[in-house]
Amino acid sequence: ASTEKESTLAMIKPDGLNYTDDVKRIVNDFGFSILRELTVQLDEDEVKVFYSEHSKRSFFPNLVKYMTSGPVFVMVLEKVNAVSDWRDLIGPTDARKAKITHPHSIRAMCGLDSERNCVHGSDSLQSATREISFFFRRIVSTEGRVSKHDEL
Ligand code: DGI
Repeated sequence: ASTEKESTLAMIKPDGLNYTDDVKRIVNDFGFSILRELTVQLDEDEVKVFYSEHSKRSFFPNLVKYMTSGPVFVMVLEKVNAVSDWRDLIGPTDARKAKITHPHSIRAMCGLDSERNCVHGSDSLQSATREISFFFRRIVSTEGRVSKHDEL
């Protein structure tokens, strides 16, 4: 694993907003720095772009409906190994499974099932770069590292 700092995109989905304080406590306890944060109501077109890799899946219309059902809270998190460490903390996609196999994960804490799983984390450095620039267009990031020079 690299010793370079990375940035990843973490998101609390609409059903998870009541857990914002709990999630932020975990973020701090595990040594992430919050570089940026934003609460935003996504529209259908924005969700379709954000989750475009899933556009052909049968659950896509439900995913769009869920992700537009209320505001989301997004954070750019930075630390060494941020991408995979955040993925480990959120746990498996299916929150029902998470409650059994990863009882201390964030999805076990606040998720319901494979769709309403309350949080998101970028799955690779490449996804992190794309997702950070989706929400924070004026941050130019290279290989997951947010360049301080380009912050607003
Ligand atoms: O990276 P993840 O969020 O863990 O999982 P993913 O990239 O495979 O899927 C992205 C989101 O799409 C996931 O957080 C919720 C939704 N999703 C994935 N698989 C299913 C699903 N929704 C439903 N209803 N059913 C699924 O099997």
